[in-house]
This record gives sequence, C-alpha cells and structure tokens, in this order.
Amino acid sequence: MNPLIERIGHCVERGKVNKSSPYPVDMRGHDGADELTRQALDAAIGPDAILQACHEGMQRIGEKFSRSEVFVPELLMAAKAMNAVMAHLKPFFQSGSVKTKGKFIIGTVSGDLHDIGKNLVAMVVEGNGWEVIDLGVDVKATRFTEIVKENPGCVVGLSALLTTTMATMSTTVQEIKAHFPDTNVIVGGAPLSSAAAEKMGADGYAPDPQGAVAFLRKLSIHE
Ligand code: B1M
Repeated sequence: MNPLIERIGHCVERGKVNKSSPYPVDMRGHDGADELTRQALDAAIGPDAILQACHEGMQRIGEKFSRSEVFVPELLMAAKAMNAVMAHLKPFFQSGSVKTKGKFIIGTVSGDLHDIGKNLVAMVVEGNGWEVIDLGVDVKATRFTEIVKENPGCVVGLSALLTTTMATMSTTVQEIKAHFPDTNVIVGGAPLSSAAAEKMGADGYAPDPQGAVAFLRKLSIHE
C-alpha cells in the first residue's frame, strides 16, 4: 500500500485530524488526515483508494471499541479525522455536473447519531446526478413525512447504525408508506440486510453508496 494512504488510514484510526490538533499526544506536530489527504490527491492518488484506507481505519477503531480498548471520545476523534478527509473528497463525488435525475431525501433515523456512512451515501448519490436533501441525524419519522409531502416524487434513504435504531427505522418506513405508499424507500447501514429491509416494508436495501446508486438507477429506467 502507498505509505501516504496507509498514514491516512492510521490518522483516521487514531483520530489525528490535522497538524495543529494536539490529539493524540504521540502524534503532536505530525501531519494529520487533512494534510495527508491533500498530499495524496496532489500525488494523483485516487479518492477511492483514500476512502478505502479510511474505511479500514474506521474498521480497526470499531474493533478496538468492541474490545473496550478505546471509548466514545476516541471514536468521536476518529469520526472528526474521517470528516477532514471527506471535506477533500467531496468535490470528486460531486463532480458529475449532470442534470438532476430526481430528489433523494436522506437522513439517519431517530435515536441514531452516526452520520459518516450517511454522508458518504449522500455525496455519492449527489455525484450521480440526484438532488440530495440531507436531513441530518436523529430524524423523526414525522420530519420525513413532512419533507416527502413538500417534494412529491422524491425517493427516501434511511440510515441506521445501531441494532436498537433498526426498530425506529422500521417505524419510519411504515409511517412514510402509510402517508405516501408510492414513495420509494431505501434503507442501509451496518446492521441492515435485505431480509431486514423486506421485513420493514422498504423497497430496497443497499450495503454501500454504490448499492444506493444502483437502486436509484433502476428506478430511473422504469420511469
Ligand atoms: Co458508534 N457504534 N456508537 N459511534 N460507531 C458502532 C456502529 C458499533 C458497531 C461499534 C461497536 O460496538 N463495535 C456499535 C453498534 C453496535 C450495534 O448496535 N450493533 C456502536 C455503538 C454501540 C455506539 C454507542 C451506543 C456507544 C455508546 O455511547 N456507548 C453510541 C450511540 C450514539 C447514537 O447514535 N445514539 C455511539 C456513538 C458513536 C460516535 C458518536 C462516537 C461515533 C459516530 C460519529 C459520527 O457518525 N459522526 C461512532 C462511530 C464512529 C462508530 C464506528 C466506530 C464507525 C461508524 C462509521 O462511521 N463507519 C462503528 C463501528 C464500525 O462501524 N466499525 C460504531 C464508517 C462508515 C463509512 O460506515 O456507517 O457502516 P457505515 O456506512 C456504510 C454502510 O453501512 C452503508 O454505506 C456506508 C459506506 O459504505 N450505509 C448505507 C450507511 N447508511 C446507508 C444508507 C443507505 C445505503 C447504505 O441507503 C439509504
């Protein structure tokens, strides 16, 4: 692996945001996720490879968290470092300046604060020519129905990272479907599966941003 990419993954894992960040102490004064991503892009390293390294860094910190070797503050710093990378990658995902294919409303369901994966899906979908309305995190079912009402014909994407918020997701799908049965709803997030999505009454499940794009593409073909 290119050493720059490896270092970016390490910065995400350790929560090293940028050079001036005092955390973690053993990396004080070193370049962080921010500077290294800029350097990698300047060296013509592709955004996909950078993103992959970030995922691996996140995977490692997640495993440490499971083993109680790190705690919530460390996860928060990792998320901050990943966001610093994403700020550089955003223009690449959004560069497809094409006519919009429709509106995609996305949000993390009520009770869930995880937004890195959701942001990624939003960016990639936007880059594929959809107008994205991002409602953020901890979004109540009623907020989704309000926004669907204001945007007829939109597609809704729901994200959840916790097994507990899968229940909220299910309620949200049902609430949307009760008011707008023709609205397509796609769900995603680490604890989800196609079987869970089907049980909730969602129209689709995607394991990753590309899966969400493939789902949307199929809808456009049928229209
Ligand atoms: Co949390 N957390 N967390 N956390 N966190 C997980 C999810 C966990 C698996 C860690 C663990 O135990 N190993 C665990 C969940 C266990 C479970 O329920 N199954 C967990 C827990 C328990 C918690 C808390 C309860 C911890 C606590 O307080 N005791 C707490 C809950 C807070 C809340 O939400 N109410 C909590 C808090 C946090 C932080 C705030 C500290 C931080 C989030 C910061 C942020 O998002 N801004 C955080 C983090 C960073 C993680 C891990 C380490 C990383 C998540 C992440 O960003 N991954 C995570 C462990 C892990 O995943 N390894 C963990 C990278 C991201 C790119 O992947 O989000 O999966 P992901 O998104 C993917 C796909 O899932 C998919 O595409 C994305 C890109 O490939 N996808 C979609 C996602 N949404 C989609 C929607 C789609 C389609 C695809 O269509 C609409």
